[in-house]
Amino acid sequence: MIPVKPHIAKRAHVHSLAHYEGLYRESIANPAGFWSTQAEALTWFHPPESVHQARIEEGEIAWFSGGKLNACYNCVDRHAETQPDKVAIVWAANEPGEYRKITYAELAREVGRMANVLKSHGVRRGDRVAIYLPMIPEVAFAMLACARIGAVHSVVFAGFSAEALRERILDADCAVVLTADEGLRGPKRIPLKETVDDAVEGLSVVRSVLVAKRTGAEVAMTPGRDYWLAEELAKERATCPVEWMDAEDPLFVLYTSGSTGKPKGVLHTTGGYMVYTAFTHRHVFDIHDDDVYFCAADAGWITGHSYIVYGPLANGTTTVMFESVPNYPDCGRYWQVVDDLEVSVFYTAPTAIRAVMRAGDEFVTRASRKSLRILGTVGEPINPEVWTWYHDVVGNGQAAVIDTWWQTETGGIMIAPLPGATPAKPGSATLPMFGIRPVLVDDEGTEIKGNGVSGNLCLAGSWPGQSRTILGDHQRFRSTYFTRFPGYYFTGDGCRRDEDGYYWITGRVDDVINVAGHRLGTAEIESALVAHEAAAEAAVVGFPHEIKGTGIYAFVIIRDDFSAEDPKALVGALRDQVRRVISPIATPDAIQIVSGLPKTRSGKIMRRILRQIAAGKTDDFGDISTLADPTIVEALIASSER
Ligand code: 7RM
Repeated sequence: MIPVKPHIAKRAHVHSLAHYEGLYRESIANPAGFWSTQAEALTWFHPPESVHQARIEEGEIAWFSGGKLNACYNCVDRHAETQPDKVAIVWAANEPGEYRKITYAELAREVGRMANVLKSHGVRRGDRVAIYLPMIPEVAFAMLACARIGAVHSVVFAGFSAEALRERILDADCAVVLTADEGLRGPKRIPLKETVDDAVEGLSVVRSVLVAKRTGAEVAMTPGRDYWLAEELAKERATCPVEWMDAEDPLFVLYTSGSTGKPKGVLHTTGGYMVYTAFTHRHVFDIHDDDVYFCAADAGWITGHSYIVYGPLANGTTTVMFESVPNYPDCGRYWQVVDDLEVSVFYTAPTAIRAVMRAGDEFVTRASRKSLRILGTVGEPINPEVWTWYHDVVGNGQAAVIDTWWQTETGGIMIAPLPGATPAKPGSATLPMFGIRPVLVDDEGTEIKGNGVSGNLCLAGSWPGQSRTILGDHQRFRSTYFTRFPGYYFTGDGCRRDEDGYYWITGRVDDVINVAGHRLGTAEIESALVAHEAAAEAAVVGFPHEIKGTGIYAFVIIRDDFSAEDPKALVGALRDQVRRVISPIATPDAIQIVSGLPKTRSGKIMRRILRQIAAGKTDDFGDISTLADPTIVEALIASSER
């Protein structure tokens, strides 16, 4: 494959491959020196006393110990002082053409007021606050307000169900929940307050529910528990002192799916996370003072945390917050926003690109897009055809396409090209960030050296943005990430390193699937299905899906004592069950009612067989001799939904 030449060499921070290679070597040879220099980009109340300590096998990691700082101060106050009139956040509302520009000076006041509201509702340093908001500026104000007073936010994606929200509120012991009357997503209204009511019913931990007004819909308000956010804000002053936090004090917890049923509260701390997100945002997106940066993720995911809020604001950048969806009112919406705001850097998920690509080029070409210089992607592998369309059509062949690989647990981007330096190969996330050491290991944990090899992707050593623990369960943190391949952090992804040392992520090697850029555990979906009275057992696998990347296919065994009069209605009920228990994003695309599952004699489901059936690839199943009942395979094919 002929690599695509880097663009924008004139203004890039890192201007050639040789420049990248030199800096990379330096960062690996002297990580302490490298990262202490990067830490100087932040404002510290007290500088760090050491750079880094780690005992990887115990999952004990610390960066910048002894340092004191505040994330909100770094994102807001210092810019409000030096560039008060620069736009910090442009909110692109659900309706096209509707924008709200918030300067750094205004942001300081909004966040100060919000911090005072939280305090008046009893939130203290170290307390957890749940944020269940749509993409309105209040979501950023609330995150930053928590950071300001040393509270730990737990943003829950506003597409999650009441049950999922309740589980997260309980796990983190959140006394305050922020929400809105309703959310807007294109033509749809999302009844957020109603969902919160269901989630917190009977929960004594929740003292206050603060409700932002988005649509003005009539919602039930429980006296003594529910408060209109605007009324609470109106009572408060716009200034609030910052809490100086230790570098290793928690900044936030964010739940993510793993291979077991229970979501994990991934915890990030203050100093390392801030250094890493600011650093990677600046370098990967080649950020300069005049950039208008638009990341179309939701604040409920790590991409929203690191690359809508913390990274860009720490760098004093203008960051766009998008409330709507890519196909509202039509598939040209992104490019309309790009033209309206003169966006120079755009960042989204391959699933969104695939969705708008299908609608045809006219939706793209009717916008000028002349301000675009960098096009990023994240969340799943990007198919080379889609990469090429993004590059040629959206970017007019003029913008650098930056495929960024990383995870909730890594805090920030790990593997990505640098615009202006790294020749791209469509479909490859290319080369590691400074200070990052990807390692491929075989199933026995032996490192696979050299190029032109594949294996389990691990990361050696540590980096400042690395997650420090799973809230309330450090043992699970250790066993999930540090025991399978001792001495390394295990990512859960498979990966190939090609002849040029470029990395190609091949997808998860565990029971996690990536559906339309959302990370889901198959075990979670199975538990939701089995919680239905009709279901005895369920097995969920992914299958290739044109738009979502991966679709969800569920095999369900119905209980003997359950009489399903109408199989269609039963499948519908099972789908609703998953929607209700987890979220619409977890709804199976196909449900096949089966009488048995392909199990080995030791009782393990052979998922590889289910994956093949779900993909419609049933010509060769390889070795199935370990199955307890090999005839089951034929029966599964016969009743397949493909
Ligand atoms: C940022 C985010 C993490 C999982 C990860 C991968 C997959 C993410 C890419 C990718 C191929 C990419 N956090 N993934 N980025 N696969 N190329 N550029 O997505 O915690 O929600 O998901 O997503 O499998 O392990 S996440």
